[in-house]
Amino acid sequence: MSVVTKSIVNADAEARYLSPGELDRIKSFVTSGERRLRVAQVLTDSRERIVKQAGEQLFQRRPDVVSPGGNAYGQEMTATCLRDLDYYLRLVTYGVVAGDVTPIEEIGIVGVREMYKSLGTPIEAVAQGIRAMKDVSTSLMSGEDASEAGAYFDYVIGAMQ
Ligand SMILES: CCC1=C(C)/C(=C/C2=NC(=C\c3[nH]c(/C=C4\NC(=O)[C@H](C)[C@H]4CC)c(C)c3CCC(=O)O)/C(CCC(=O)O)=C2C)NC1=O
Repeated sequence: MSVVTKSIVNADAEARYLSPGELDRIKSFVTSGERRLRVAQVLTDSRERIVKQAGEQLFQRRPDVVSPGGNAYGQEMTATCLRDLDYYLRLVTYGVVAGDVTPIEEIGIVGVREMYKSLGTPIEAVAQGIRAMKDVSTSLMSGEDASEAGAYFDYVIGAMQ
C-alpha cells in the first residue's frame, strides 16, 4: 500500500481528518514521485541487461550453484534461477513506485526462507544475485536515483540474511 492509501485507511478508521504528520509524509511521497517513476522506468527498460549481467556475476562468484549437484545446474534450472532474479527486480520496481517495501514483502519475502529451504536453493546465493542486480542497476543511475533504488534492493538482501 502506498502512504496515501495507508493514511486514508488509518484516518477513516478513526473517522478523522489526515493529521499534519500524515500530510507531511504524503507531501514527501508526492515530491519524490518524479524521481521514483524515473528510477522504475530505468529498471524496467534495462531489466534484461540487469538480470543477465547480475547472473553472470553471480555464477562467476558462486560457480558451485551451476556445477553438477548445484541448485541451478543445467539449462533449465539456470533459467529458473535467472527468472527468480527477474521476479525480484520486478518486485523492486513495485516498491520504488509505491515508495514502500510492503508490496515486495507481501509478494516475495513472506515465507521465502522456507520456500528456498524446501527447494534446496542456497538463499545466501540468491541474496548475492540481488546484490549484483543492485550494483548493475545503480551503475545506470546518478546520485539520488541510485540511492532510491539501492534502498529497495537492500531491503530484499537484508530480508534474506
Ligand atoms: C514473484 C514471487 C515468486 C518467487 C520469488 C518465486 C520463486 C520460486 N523459485 C523457485 C524455484 C527455483 N529457484 C531457483 C533459483 C536459484 N537457484 C540457485 O542456486 C541460485 C542461487 C538461484 C538463482 C539466483 C531454482 C534453480 C529453482 C528451481 C529448483 C528446482 O526446481 O529444483 C520456485 C519453485 C517453483 C518453480 O520452479 O517455479 C519458486 C516458487 N516464485 C514466485 O512466484
